[in-house]
Amino acid sequence: MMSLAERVLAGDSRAIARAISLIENEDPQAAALVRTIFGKTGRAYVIGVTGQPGAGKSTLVDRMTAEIRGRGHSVGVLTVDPSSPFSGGAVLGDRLRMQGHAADEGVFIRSMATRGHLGGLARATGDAALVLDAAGKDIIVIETVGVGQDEVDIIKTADVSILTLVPGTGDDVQALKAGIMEIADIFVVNKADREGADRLVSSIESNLTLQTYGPDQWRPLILKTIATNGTGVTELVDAIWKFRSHSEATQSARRQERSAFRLRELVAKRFMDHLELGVLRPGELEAMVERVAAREIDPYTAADELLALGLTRAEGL
Ligand SMILES: Nc1nc2c(ncn2[C@@H]2O[C@H](COP(=O)(O)OP(=O)(O)OP(=O)(O)O)[C@@H](O)[C@H]2O)c(=O)[nH]1
Ligand SMILES: [Mg+2]
Repeated sequence: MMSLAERVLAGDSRAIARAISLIENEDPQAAALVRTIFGKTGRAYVIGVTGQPGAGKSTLVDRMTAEIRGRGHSVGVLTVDPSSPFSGGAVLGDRLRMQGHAADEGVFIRSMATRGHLGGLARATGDAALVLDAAGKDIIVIETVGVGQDEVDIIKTADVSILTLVPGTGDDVQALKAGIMEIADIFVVNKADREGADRLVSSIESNLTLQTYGPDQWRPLILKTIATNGTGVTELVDAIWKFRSHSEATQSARRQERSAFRLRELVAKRFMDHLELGVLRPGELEAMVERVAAREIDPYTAADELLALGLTRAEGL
């Protein structure tokens, strides 16, 4: 019988789905699986799509998937919603919208849920992308809702970042957090059939003029789309391809940054797990939390004390 890893590597959709479930559940088998397949990853190109709820991301991703399939590449789609764990409604909606690809073996679509661990979703998404990569998907699209830190962390795992904005929704550029403006390689003004699309394009444009770009540096592109009828989608995929060839030289640096981020994050999580499960006695962490909440101790001193406890008790092993 073939192992789960072997079936993933063979591109078996049911095995991919099973592997992603293990990752979501933080099952110990998931870490073992990632260890086994990791050497076979690094081939896929990862596209990150983010934007406010309802911006039309899923509709756009659906159209992009069709366009990319038409160019002969296989596609894996991960839909992530950090704000609503196990959001059955959104999942169902996405399934319905994406059902046009249901019969296509070259497309795998999956919504990711979280059990609400800090940073857990970014890690789970990164691991799920590795599974799709190992399974031979050429292009991986990660859709994430919102423009906060979680989304920035998730989008950081992408090779190209697309920020979707919508005219007339108070989506004005000033209101956007600097962090998310800075990570966008391509801006998409979706729902361009609505009034104010050109105004939004100009305001993004004038925001870009505040930055200086070196001669070899990528200057973010701004595109208009109407996802519902596919207008502008070919141009969007062209822009992604253009970014990809432009950034070939810098891509390894970006991937290095991504590896560093994942490693730090994993060590921090492992260390915290070790402290909580292996070093601290039951109730000790909670007691410290209460002292911080009661202002008896500041969080820095509390963290130092917990770390010191971890070290002294580890020495005693
Ligand atoms: N008028 C217009 N409506 C659009 C366009 N693109 C998407 N919509 C509609 O906007 C609504 C939300 O679309 P979704 O694709 O679900 O948006 P989303 O960003 O994935 O939403 P969440 O994942 O829930 O954040 C749907 O009713 C779409 O039909 C567009 O270009 N023009
Ligand atoms: Mg969506």
